[in-house]
Formats: sequence, structure tokens, C-alpha cells
Amino acid sequence: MGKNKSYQFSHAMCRKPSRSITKGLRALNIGDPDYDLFCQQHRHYVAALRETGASIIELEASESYPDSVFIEDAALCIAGVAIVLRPGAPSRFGEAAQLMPELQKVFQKVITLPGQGHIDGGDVLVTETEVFIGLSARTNQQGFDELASIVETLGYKAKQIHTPEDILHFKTDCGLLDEATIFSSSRLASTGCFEGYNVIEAPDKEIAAANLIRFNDTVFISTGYPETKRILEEHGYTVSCLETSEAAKVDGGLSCMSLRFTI
Ligand code: CIR
Repeated sequence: MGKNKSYQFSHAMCRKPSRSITKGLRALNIGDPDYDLFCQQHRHYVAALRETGASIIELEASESYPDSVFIEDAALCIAGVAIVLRPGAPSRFGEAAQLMPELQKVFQKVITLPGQGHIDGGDVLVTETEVFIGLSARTNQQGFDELASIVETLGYKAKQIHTPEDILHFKTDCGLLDEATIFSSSRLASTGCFEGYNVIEAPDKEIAAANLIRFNDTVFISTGYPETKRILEEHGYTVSCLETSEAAKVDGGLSCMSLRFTI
């Protein structure tokens, strides 16, 4: 595995949005996503990842699972291995089994969690040596224990975090910028969970920008956060903005729409 494996990737796997996305889970109803606009934004997302030099595997939409476009929650790809997770929301349980054969086409080793714990990929942040796992409404202690036991065999240290209560997923509020640096909301950073890393805090008025992804040489942020863009560029990052208005209506952001890995 090469250097900077936490943000340099040969591949990403994405799933097209389904028409049933209008039934997607959300904490607050601010209106249904527009299917056609979601598809357009998703196409731009896929194209932008591809432009970094990666190959993108695009799966067909799955109507049975409204939230399946948020593919990150059903698996974790790490150290050349795919780990099928067990999402914490009942309407999403079946996404993992549906994804498994797709992962088997790509990975030599696909493993499942050993027990009945729950864990959403949105609660997992991978750095060069550590795997942060945030307990949340979707990820429980048993899920942590099961995933921790697997990633430790892959040479990573598992770190348990208590995600502040009103945050859906750990990565709703943070993203990796490079091997030493994490971008985070101040509410999450102030818990001290990123000790040992450099932290760049999201401006309080742009807290939703915290769900960014570093994918190869580009940091992708959602459009509409000019201060975040300025701060990241000042730190020397190449920043590209992507429209995520429709995903946001069902609590989705940039990280959840891809599995990022190297094979
Ligand atoms: C859900 O509530 O499960 C979806 N509507 C949104 C999932 C977003 N996933 C993520 O940020 N990892």
C-alpha cells in the first residue's frame, strides 16, 4: 500500500440515485429532493472524482433502498479489503447484502462484521494509521467492537469517539485533509477527539462544509461556503466545489456518495 493511502485512491464506487430518494430518511423535512436535479448533481460528482485520475465503478440505482445512493454507509474499504457493515437504520439494513456481490467483483477479500453490531460508514474516518469510529444513533458499541477487531488485524488503531448528540454521523462534522490534518466543526473539535492532528476548524456559519472529502490531489467541498474555500486555499489545498443541494435535503453530503479505495 502506497504513501498517503488515506486520501490517494485508484478507485471509487458510487451508486446512482433512485427515484425512491424522495422517501430518504431525514431529521428535518425541508422538502423532497428533486430526482432529476439529484441525478445531475450526482453525475457531476462522479465526473469530478474521475477527473482526479481515478476509475469510477458506478452501480445502478436500487429502488428498494431510498438511501442507497449514500453507499458509504454500507461498507468500509481499507487496506485492499472490503468490510461489509451493518447500517443502523432499519430501512437501510438490506443495503449491505445488496452491495456485497458488487464488492466481491472488485476485492479479493470481502469480510462481514462477526456479530450483530450496527455501524454506518459515515461514522468512520480513516487516517494513515488510525480508524476513528464515532458512536451515534446509527453506530453502537457492539458495532465499534466488531469493526475495531477487524481494522486492528489490518494494522490500524481503532479510536472510539462519542459523536455529539445532534450530529447524524461523525463525518457529518469532519473530513480528512491530509495525513496530519483534519477539517472539523468547532463543536466536534472542541471534544478533543483529534489530539495529535492539526485541526482546521470550519467557520461557524459554514458548519455544513465540514463534510468534505480529500480525493487524490483535490479537496471537494459543497458549493456555498466561500469562507471555507478561502481558508483551505490559504492552507495550500486545491479546492473544488460541488453542488449537493438535493443530497442535503435527505441529510447526505459529499463523503457518503462514494466508497474510496485502492486496489
Ligand atoms: C440517512 O439518514 O441514512 C440518509 N438519509 C443520509 C445518509 C448520509 N450518510 C452519510 O453522511 N454517511
